Amino acid sequence: MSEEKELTEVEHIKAGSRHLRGRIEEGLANPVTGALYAPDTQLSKFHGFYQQDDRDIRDERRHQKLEPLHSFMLRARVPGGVIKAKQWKAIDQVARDFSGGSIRLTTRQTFQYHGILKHNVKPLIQGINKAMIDSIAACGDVNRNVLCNTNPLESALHKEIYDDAVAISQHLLPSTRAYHEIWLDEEKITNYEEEKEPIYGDTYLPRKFKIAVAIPPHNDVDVNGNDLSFVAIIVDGKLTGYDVLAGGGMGSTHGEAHTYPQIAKDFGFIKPEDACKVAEAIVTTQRDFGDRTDRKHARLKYTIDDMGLEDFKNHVEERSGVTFAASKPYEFTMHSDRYGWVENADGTWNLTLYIEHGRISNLPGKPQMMTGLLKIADVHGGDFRMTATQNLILAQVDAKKKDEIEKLAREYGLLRDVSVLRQNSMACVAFPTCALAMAEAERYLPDLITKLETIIDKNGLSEQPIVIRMTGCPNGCARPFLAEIAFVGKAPGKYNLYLGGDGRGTRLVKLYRENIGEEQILEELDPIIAAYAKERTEGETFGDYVVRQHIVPAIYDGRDFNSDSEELLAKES
Ligand code: SRM
Ligand code: SF4
Repeated sequence: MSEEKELTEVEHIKAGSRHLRGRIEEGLANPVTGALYAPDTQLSKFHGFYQQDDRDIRDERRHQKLEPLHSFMLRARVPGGVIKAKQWKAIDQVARDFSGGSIRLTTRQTFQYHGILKHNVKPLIQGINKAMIDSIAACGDVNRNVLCNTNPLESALHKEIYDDAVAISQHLLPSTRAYHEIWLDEEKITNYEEEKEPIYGDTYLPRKFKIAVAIPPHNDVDVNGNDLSFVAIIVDGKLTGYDVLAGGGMGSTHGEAHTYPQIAKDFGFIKPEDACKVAEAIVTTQRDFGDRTDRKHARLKYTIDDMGLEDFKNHVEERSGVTFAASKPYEFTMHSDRYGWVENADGTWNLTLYIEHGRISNLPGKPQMMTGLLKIADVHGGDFRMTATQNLILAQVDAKKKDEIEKLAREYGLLRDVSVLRQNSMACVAFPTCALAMAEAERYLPDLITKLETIIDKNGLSEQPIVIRMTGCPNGCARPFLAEIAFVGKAPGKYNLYLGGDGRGTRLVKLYRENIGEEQILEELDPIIAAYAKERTEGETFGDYVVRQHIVPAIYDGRDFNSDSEELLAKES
């Protein structure tokens, strides 16, 4: 990119880190503060954890002249979100022993712990590693947790496709031994110059990188929220290869028009055995051409938009030795999880539990969900699968155990009769832990949904799935820009209201009203929902309706996301 511009500070930190070691160990041992040394808070991400503070009490602590109440959030790496019942028990125990006590399922098929005090980070990491789960590259400027469809219609093929997702995740792991040295007490190497990072190089990627593997017609992994997606092409029950999509992403900044969410671009079709080679070539092309001078412009979507799709693709073909064939047709028709019991091809059953915004806890006065899942883990010998919409699937349940498991799930508030609207809602963490939150999300969306249910019910739409997502800021952690209705935090109690995703995750939303509070949100949505109930055509989604009625323009390219709606609508008609 532009030679004259300065590299960002994070680039210097990575370069001087001896492959992500920094002074993390010294910082952990320092008893004077609950924090790490500042540069190491960038490096810790590559090991899976973030330094945070409790924002609910930040002001109070400042007045008391105390340092913020530092704690850490740790995120695990679980490709495809698949874990065994025995591992779930270990995850639960670690939460109780070393964290704030809850387990948070994320929008990328894994789990996080919040509220970990500095002295507990190492025992916590060791605890999950004992259960064969690590947190390497769960965050940071590397490839992160690889998503894979969790609830496939063609479940006989799932293993093969899941294996590809795991292979891609393994292939793109950083090579540094830093994690093993710092957290697992393995022997320290002394000659760092000889340690190589063949894929990433010494400064890793310019920015985070995300990969998904999807099985149409289910777009549960939100291919357009990822830098790189492999869409399985299945012919006559066999996996023939993958259509490759690249350059999707959500993050943007309010008021900065050069930032935008983007829909991934179609690169073409490849054979299954070429997936790792192509993934590596896309990663290294981004490594070499991504913008290291502006972190807001450093994601793959900007590299591809700036370089042009064909040029970028040529680099990938040259580096991988793979030529993309013309992409194959496929169609996405589903965006969310399929709740309740679904039978698998082998006669076992999957039970998808709706976990509101992924939070599993044993809070006093609330359903004791952690206890419930432990009891289920005693009965259930199959998998626990985390979904990309923060839910949990008890997978491969023996038919004979169905009743017992359902009874436990109901008893512990894990299986509740909630509205279709709520089932299709998703919110990011936001307050109190997220340093970037401008407004509430996880703690507020449940109440807003209750109010919206009244509008939905009075218009006879209670069976209509409408994808609603809320985030506390425009970074887009709950992928709001692919929802049908999105609320994106601007300030405490204030949200931008976006409309117009298609309910399949293949079109972006467009800003409809800016900086509004709850009363106005309900006033704005009431008449549109009423009109949709009356005027929708057979099978038409809410998002397709608002676009057909020109309430917002249809956005298929993120470069239109910040353009004037009136001008775009004028072009449409
Ligand atoms: Fe995210 C930063 C939480 C999925 C885009 N995200 C953060 C941080 C770490 C805040 C920070 O940097 O200090 C949040 C921690 C909150 C907390 O207290 O736990 C955070 N992101 C989450 C999770 C936990 C949200 C959730 O409710 O589940 C998700 C964890 C996923 C995982 O397991 O890896 C999460 N984040 C996403 C997604 C969705 C996805 O990946 O499918 C996105 C949008 C897709 C994308 O990347 O384009 C996303 N998070 C961001 C961004 C914007 C990146 C950008 O391109 O501009 C940031 C801010 C940043 O990186 O500077 C961010
Ligand atoms: Fe935090 Fe913003 Fe992500 Fe929500 S969208 S978790 S507020 S960074």
